[in-house]
Amino acid sequence: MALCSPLYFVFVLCIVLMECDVPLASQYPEVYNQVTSCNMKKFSANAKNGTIESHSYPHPYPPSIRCQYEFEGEGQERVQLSFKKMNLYYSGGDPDMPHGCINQDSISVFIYIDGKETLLGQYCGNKSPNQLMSNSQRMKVVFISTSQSETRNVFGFQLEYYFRTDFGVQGSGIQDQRKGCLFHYNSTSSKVGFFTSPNFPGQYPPHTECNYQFHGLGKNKEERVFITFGDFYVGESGCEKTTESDYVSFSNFLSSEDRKLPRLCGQMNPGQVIRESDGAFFRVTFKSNDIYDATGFKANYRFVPVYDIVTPTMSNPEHDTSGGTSISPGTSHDHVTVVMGTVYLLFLTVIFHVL
Ligand SMILES: [Ca+2]
Repeated sequence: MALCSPLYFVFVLCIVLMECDVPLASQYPEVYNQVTSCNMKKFSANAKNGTIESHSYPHPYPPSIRCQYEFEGEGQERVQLSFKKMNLYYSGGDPDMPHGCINQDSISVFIYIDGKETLLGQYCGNKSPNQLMSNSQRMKVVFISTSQSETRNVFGFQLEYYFRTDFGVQGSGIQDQRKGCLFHYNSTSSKVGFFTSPNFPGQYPPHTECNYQFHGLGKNKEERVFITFGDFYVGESGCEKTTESDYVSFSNFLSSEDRKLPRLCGQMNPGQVIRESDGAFFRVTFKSNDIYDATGFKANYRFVPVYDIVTPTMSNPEHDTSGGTSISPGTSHDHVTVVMGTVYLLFLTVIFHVL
């Protein structure tokens, strides 16, 4: 810039007055210097959770940048991402309903399957995904802004990350930390409750197995386990042993699969599937493969004394929040109550006549 040029004069005047609104474009050299350090690496050893925000959030992020956020946990930790805000410049149509992220500002999430970097998902516009989870200790997020986003009024993104050892399984189970995704449900603790697939209600992570073991009362107080599924979307339909689909299986045995009970997969309506154990013990297994993931399941369980079990009938699953099984607990109790009441009345009558 020549010293005598009008632009130079304006520039000097601006500096002197300090009142000029300097155009965003003229900030690029400074911004780029900052943005070169936008790559981050988060270790669980330092913090088990935190927040990641786009550059200058909630003010517009600069164009033509690439920021990489790496997460590294330890032990059996999984990385879970929860998108709180997302507002990226989108030139391909409605940002609330983006049709594709090619050549758009975007957030890409990568996981590692057998050590190989694999794209879990790519997101753009204002449409953030439900919570995401890695299948190992590591995860990588890459944010890219195109040159087009230069003057657009977008505020970027904000997401929270967690290093979790509980696999994002919800419910009342007690986790056996030594064995990964293994949860116990004891009748002595609670007769009813629920459990979910990992990372529910977000899509479950690939390459993951979770076991849910139910321990009812035995011997003189023999109980059975009833499982009723609410939301269910696991893999695609058709999950025999020969296929590779994600599935949920059931077993009356601790470690082997039960040939009598078919695997479950595909999409089902709430209450459509009920499973009953043969004995006091029951096991549910969830297993996902390396490709195509869905939102998983939420299921209710209930321990029921054998003498309370009557012919199953379908209940209304939409309004069933207490376990949803089709048994009618209380039938025997009601009968006992009536008998005891009659005996008590007879006793009072005898006493009355004696007095
Ligand atoms: Ca899958």
